[in-house]
Amino acid sequence: MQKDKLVFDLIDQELERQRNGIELIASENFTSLQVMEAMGTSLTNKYAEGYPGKRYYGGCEIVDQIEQIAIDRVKQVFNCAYANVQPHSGAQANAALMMAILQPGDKILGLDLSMGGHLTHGSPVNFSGKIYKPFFYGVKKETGLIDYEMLEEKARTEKPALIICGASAYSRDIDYARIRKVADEINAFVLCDMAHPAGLIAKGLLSSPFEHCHFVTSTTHKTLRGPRGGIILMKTDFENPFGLKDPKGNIRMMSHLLDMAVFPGTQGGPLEHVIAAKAVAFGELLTDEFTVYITQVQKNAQAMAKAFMAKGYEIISGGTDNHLMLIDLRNKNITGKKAQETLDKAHITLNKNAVPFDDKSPFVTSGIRVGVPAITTRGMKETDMQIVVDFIDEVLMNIDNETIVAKVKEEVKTFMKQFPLYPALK
Ligand code: DSN
Repeated sequence: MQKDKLVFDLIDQELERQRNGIELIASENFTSLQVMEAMGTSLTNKYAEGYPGKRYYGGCEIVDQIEQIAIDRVKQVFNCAYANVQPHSGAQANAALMMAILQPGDKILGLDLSMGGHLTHGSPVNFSGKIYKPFFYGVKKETGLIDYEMLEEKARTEKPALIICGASAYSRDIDYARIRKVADEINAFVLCDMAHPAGLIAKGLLSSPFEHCHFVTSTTHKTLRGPRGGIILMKTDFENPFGLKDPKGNIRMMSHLLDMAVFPGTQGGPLEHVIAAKAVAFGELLTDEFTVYITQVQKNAQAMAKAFMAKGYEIISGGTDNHLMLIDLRNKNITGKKAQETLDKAHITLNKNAVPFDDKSPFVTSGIRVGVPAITTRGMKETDMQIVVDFIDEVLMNIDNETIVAKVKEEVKTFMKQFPLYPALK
């Protein structure tokens, strides 16, 4: 077979794009080379429906070992009793989790998408809002912080079967104990979707959801710096409250319901090449090198927020505890859409984002979300954050001046040469 020049040329172009630009999408990162290498292997050829030691196909003796390593390592990282590493994504992890514990029509309570939540936490355009009956809490207008009183009030009034915490555009820590307290009052489960800050939680830089939430889901490709994928975790396994028994009449544990909900409930064959890459990434998470990295992520985010605020930018909640910040551009009279599109031209990549109580549509928005995991992987430190903010500010303050935008693009390209990406690749 001839090499597919068309596709491989585009892959080369994407690598160049990543090398030349400043990547500020809060949900993106650059995996290590060995994580990428694990993905591009013969494991992609293998069917392995089932779980290690209990598969529906022959020839699984090698992938069994790989999947078990991934499970053991992620359990060690988060000090938890149960892990399922098969979800193809965070959305799949949440779909399986809800399938395991909810019936169609059950009520769920999550953070509103327009206040920093996530599609799979009950949005009407997502399975979670179509199959289940969603209710939402928000953030407080004055502070930008989660409105726990509103959460408690909705919980007590609606009595959802599941309360979801976790967010995709929220820069502060979460009071999991408070959420669990009201959940216990109404007999609800608590899920933390820690996809965004998982790497900081892994190293104790943010509060841990594990003590207080029955279930924790995550993606593996954001601050965990692994391949694209999902996981489901539990600190402790427990007897399922639905009365399901095995053929001998023993109560099935919650871990069994979760495994069944992933396969065969919502997925077929696991992606063992991705699971191998997850195993490698979880191994990296256990190292001191990762601790140094993720500590730098938090320092960089704080330095960046400070630099933005010094230039008069309005950060929702006035700062950040984690890896990202949400900037309200209304005082600069710029929409999120225009900011994203113009910054793209200068090879600065981020996403427009609704801010709490936004008066603009989700296609336009009043804000941008800025995250530092990827640029920290490139090797940037606090002093570099000022330079990045200066680039962004120069573009935004000259948003219709193509000459200046083109000049910043060249400066960005030169600046990024100091931070090589995958030098071993051509
Ligand atoms: N799309 C992800 C993000 O950007 O936060 C969430 O799934």
